[in-house]
Amino acid sequence: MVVEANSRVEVMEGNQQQVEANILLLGAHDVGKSALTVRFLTRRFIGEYGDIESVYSRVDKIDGQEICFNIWDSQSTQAGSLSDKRLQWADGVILVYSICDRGSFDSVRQQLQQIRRSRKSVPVVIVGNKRDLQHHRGVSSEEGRLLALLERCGFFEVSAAETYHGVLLVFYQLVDLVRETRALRKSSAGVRGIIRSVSAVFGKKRAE
Ligand SMILES: Nc1nc2c(ncn2[C@@H]2O[C@H](COP(=O)(O)OP(=O)(O)OP(=O)(O)O)[C@@H](O)[C@H]2O)c(=O)[nH]1
Ligand SMILES: [Mg+2]
Repeated sequence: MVVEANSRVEVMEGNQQQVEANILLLGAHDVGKSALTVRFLTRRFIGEYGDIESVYSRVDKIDGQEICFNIWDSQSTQAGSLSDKRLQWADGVILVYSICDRGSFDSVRQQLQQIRRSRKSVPVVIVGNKRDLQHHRGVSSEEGRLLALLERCGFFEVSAAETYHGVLLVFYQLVDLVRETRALRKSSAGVRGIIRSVSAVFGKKRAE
């Protein structure tokens, strides 16, 4: 059976729901967006990734619930050219910079502003990638963490080249935030409904 919920299609098999989460990876050129995507999907680091822009899927069971991750590994975009189509598609965004590339960290700041303009409450996780290249570090962990704190985003420093586990945590935290945001939206819609009903009753009473 297929049901619509919050404009998201959820596939039901018996009592089991499959939740879909559309995850968009953004960031400057060469920061490792494709490396993170491939690591998450295949557990592997293959080194070179070419310039294919694509959406990939993977299904995981988390806390007994099937989650379908749809992952849009985008090509780098210049600030100001972030397409609205991609942002409207996304339930959550992973904003990637390289800890060795200050310019890529500045791009994350700019892209965050753009995201907040068109999708104020979309969950975002900021990722400082290439953590294995400590000797080339140009952005401190504190700077990354502070930006995430100020902008209410998740934050991780990882190395797509070295570990699978850190990359897994990035995607899992984002999907948790996506589920929280949906639950919050549902409950605030419920509260708004109650307020409307109560106002309607009292409005009617006053009119009588
Ligand atoms: N040392 C190291 N190299 C990495 C890491 N992640 C990616 N790379 C390398 O960085 C380069 C760029 O990685 P990609 O994943 O293609 O970067 P991208 O952000 O997808 O780049 P575009 O698609 O061109 O925007 C490749 O040579 C990768 O092998 C990492 O964690 N550590
Ligand atoms: Mg790429």
